[in-house]
Amino acid sequence: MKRKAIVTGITGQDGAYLSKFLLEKGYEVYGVVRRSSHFGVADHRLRWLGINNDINVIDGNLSDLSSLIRAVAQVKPDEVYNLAAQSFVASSWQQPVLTANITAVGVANMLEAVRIAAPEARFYQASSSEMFGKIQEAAQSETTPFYPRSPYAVAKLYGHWITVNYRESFNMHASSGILFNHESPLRGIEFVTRKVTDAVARIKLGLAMELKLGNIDAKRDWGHAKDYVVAMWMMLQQDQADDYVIATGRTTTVRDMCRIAFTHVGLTMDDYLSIDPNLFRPAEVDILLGNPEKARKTLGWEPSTTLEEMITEMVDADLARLTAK
Ligand code: F7E
Repeated sequence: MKRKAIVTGITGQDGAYLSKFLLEKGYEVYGVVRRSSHFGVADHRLRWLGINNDINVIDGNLSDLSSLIRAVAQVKPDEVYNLAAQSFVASSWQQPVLTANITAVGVANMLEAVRIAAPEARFYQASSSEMFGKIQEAAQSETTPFYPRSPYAVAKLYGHWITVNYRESFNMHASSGILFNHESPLRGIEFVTRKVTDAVARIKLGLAMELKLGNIDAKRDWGHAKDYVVAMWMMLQQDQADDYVIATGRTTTVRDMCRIAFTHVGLTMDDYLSIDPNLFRPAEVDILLGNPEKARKTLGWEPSTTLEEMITEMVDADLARLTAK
């Protein structure tokens, strides 16, 4: 019998990479997808990876509990990966209530659906390093206190604790992965790495003249999404459910990440980069640096891609994409 997995957020970066990984492992993969007249656009990542025809799509929405119960009852999955969210931090100040409904309460809905319709299924919650916010320890681990700095981070914190609570209350196999920033050529254009690599490719090809950024002093611990989805799966293969920080253990400023991209195509960053105060956030997370020791020891997980390798891969992918157009 093939193992079955439900993935919410399957049209996003992580959903696409995780689905490819699970298909290669022989799983049947079901994606809960919110109805939209734009699905032909929304599934572009699945098409990019060549797996769009291998996914079973189920209509459903994290804010509609009945649709989730039906999905779980229909599939009877072995594993459920809850990756869906309003995930762009900057938007969470514009849409705080929607962010709470999907990114926080949506987790409770998904957990309820699993508890009601497939209580033996293993559950993965996509928690976030944003929960550390105003950091309380130089290198953040599973025991570092949280201090969220955005409506997004506040919502993720609820999702994290409700997952822990369902594990402790109902003995569910529910794990939470506290993932630090992870990127790839499939990253949405609104996030800073992809905004940079797309702009650098455009400038190189003569399609753009400048790149505007906000706070380039912010520091992030950036890894590759392809590596990080493997950690999600590893968590669900453990006998005991638990929480894990997934990170590289290296932090870099937005400025230096940007310089890597410009240097790769032989351009000087300072000739093109300008600062737009409108892109600063109402409250910033100045620095994040993860300590992935527990994941290394318990799961045997290690990142395999350096920041330089990832950024150059992203610039090359954007150059290829723009040239093909
Ligand atoms: O910003 C600064 C910005 O939007 C990174 C999400 O996946 O990772 C992501 O959250 C930093 C921030 O990601 C621009 O102020 C400067 O300090 O790429 P980002 P994020 O907010 O760290 C975590 C782990 C998640 O869970 C989230 O879902 O870059 N920055 N100038 C800029 N950021 C953007 N987007 N655009 C700029 O022009």
